[in-house]
Amino acid sequence: MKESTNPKSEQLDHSTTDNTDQALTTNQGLKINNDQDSLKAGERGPSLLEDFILREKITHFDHERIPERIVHARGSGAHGVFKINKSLSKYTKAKFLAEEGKETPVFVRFSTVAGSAGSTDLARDVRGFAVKFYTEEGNYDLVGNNIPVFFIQDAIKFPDLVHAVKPEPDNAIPQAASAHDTFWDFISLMPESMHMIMWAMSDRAIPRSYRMMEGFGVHTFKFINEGGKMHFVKFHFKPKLGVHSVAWDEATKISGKDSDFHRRDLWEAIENGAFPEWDFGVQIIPEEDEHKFDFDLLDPTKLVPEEEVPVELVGTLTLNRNPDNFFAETEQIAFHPGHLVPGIDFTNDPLLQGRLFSYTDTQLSRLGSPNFHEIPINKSINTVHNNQRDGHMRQQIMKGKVSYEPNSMGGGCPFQAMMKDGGFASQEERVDGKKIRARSQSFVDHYSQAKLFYNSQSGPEKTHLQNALIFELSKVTIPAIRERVVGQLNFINKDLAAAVAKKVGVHVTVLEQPNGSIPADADPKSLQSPEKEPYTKSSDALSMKNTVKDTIKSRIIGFIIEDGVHAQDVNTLKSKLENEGAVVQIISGSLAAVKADDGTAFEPKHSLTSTASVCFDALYIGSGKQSTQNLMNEDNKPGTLLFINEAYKHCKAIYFGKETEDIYNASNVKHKKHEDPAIIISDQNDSDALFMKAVAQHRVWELEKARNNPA
Ligand code: HDE
Repeated sequence: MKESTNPKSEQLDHSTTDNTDQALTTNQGLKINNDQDSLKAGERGPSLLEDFILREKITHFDHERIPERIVHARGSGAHGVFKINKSLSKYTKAKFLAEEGKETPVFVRFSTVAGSAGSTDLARDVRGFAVKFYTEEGNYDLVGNNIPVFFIQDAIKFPDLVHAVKPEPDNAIPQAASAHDTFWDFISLMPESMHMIMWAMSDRAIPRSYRMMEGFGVHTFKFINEGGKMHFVKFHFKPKLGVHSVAWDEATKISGKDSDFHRRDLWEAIENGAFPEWDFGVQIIPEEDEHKFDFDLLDPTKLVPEEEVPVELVGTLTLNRNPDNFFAETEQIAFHPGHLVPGIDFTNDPLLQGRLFSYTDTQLSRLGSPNFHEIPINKSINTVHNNQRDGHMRQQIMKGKVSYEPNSMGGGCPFQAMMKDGGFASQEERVDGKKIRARSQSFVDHYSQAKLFYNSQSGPEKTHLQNALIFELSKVTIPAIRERVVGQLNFINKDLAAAVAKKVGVHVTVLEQPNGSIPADADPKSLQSPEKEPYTKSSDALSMKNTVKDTIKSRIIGFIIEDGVHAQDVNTLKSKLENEGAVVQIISGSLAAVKADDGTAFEPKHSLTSTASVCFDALYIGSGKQSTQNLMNEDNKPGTLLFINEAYKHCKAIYFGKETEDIYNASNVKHKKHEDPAIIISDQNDSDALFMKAVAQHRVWELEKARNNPA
């Protein structure tokens, strides 16, 4: 294991215990001399109630579980460091953002939303992207997602949304899936969700890796500088490895072959020293520009297009240390959008406002005590001083008699900090209005940005989105729900609606006016339909086609080889790939060492039956007649061909080494030279380099149709 390069992330006192050279003890520190047998009355007699060692052990075990998160239950986390490369002091007084070069320890937790803690990583779902910054001014939590908008505009709809997507209450089916009646019933009646639906049905919802996802703060927040001036801000994390996804067919297969795929990927990348990195960026909007946009900045179903306000990259987030203990750290970490530091504040986004209540409330039931901030992973790095006392499992031992304020007996301590000394004060905002239970007129356009997203997708991305909708709606048993969703799609794109309608066996119903949460007095002109007003805007930043494609760092390349393989070819390619940071894993007919032509032994990590091509980014089929013969013998042939055919179907790079023609010819690979840039044959000039270039491209989705042979 490589050492973490940054000591900052280890600065936190997370009280680890090392058992090396230690005797087993009870929780009271008593050394145990027999942990194999309980205390009995005679050799074959009943156990004795006085066996306090047995009772302590079993009681602790009985209480080992805590309630899983009501949403985002399935997740994985890591420690790291955040570095600010370009000071934001012009906009914010938050020290961790204002002092150029400053490094702040972080813990990041990624998650799916709908599934239980044990569900598959590869569900079609939004991913949580929650960052806890342990700043010297207190903890700051940026609790975001990998999609920049949300399904609903008001917190009061959140329990409904979550109830609709979770397993249906009568039979608890399906797990970690939105493809069922109640979710789409709710969506069909919530036009405000259509923008997010476009994202959730796109490949963004089936990432290749947590390390290859963007992160967004979603809501608009406020920055406050030393002079008290306010700017609106949107937060972004952009992965240095690019934004990449898998195919839906692949996702379903990975769920079976390795349901911990994303968890393992994050863990192994960090163990191998391939520390995941993101650029941190901000979109800054001056206060006076608040109403300059054709949407409301407070509406969480809208993004600020990068063409209108560029993302300024100002920092780097690096994950460099795996947790020591999943439960103590990843499970017990408690995020809250209300964990703020001076220089950052909330807006009146009604979704964000509701979240400010929810997160403390949920920790009380999940972690069981108002003292959850004392759990090591939740502790701020500056010592807590206040007059809060007692409660379940209190750790801090406060000295003295004084636990109130004002006081004279404690010398007035702890005292209120002046703003100039880092005391937090909310931004003074004029609020003036009637008390109403209503939605703002400025929140009423639910389709323009859904169209913006759809228009911005490449051909293959549009096809994937369409197929996702077809898959999901095909699982909906009530035709009226399918029809209502198609009616909503028709407001976004008529061709999309027609294509989905055809496959899910309904007609496109032209809805007169979207129903749901539209104010009764809404201006009908703002409810655009494609016929009335064609919407042609698009944004390059919204397509994964335009992402980073120049690195093979941390990509997993499967080498399929058998006895007799040309050792030299294997070693040359392996070292070229590893020099560029890729990971080579040997796959063979069995786990026995592969004897190469020169006597070298290669240790396989997998056999053809223990894994599948969906767990790899690209394949190399080892050179050599003998190896080819062995891979094509009766025993190995089905596995070898399935591997190659699936990789081909999923548009991956495949490199055929020398003398592998028999495998190539028996496979589904159809390739005329230079037509498919991801099929590399060893007789091509500089074939190793061509292969590496193809791996960096991630996939040739444009050739999906041509390649889409049954696997
Ligand atoms: Fe959350 N959300 N949420 N959420 N959320 C939780 O807090 C909630 C929302 C997000 O890795 C819960 O500790 C409400 C938007 C992430 O531990 C809970 C509303 C966004 C995580 C909760 C929202 C998020 C959570 C469950 C609507 C993206 C996982 C357990 C008003 C900006 C954090 C917990 C982790 C977790 C409530 C909407 C992101 C119940 C009421 C929008 C990444 O408090």
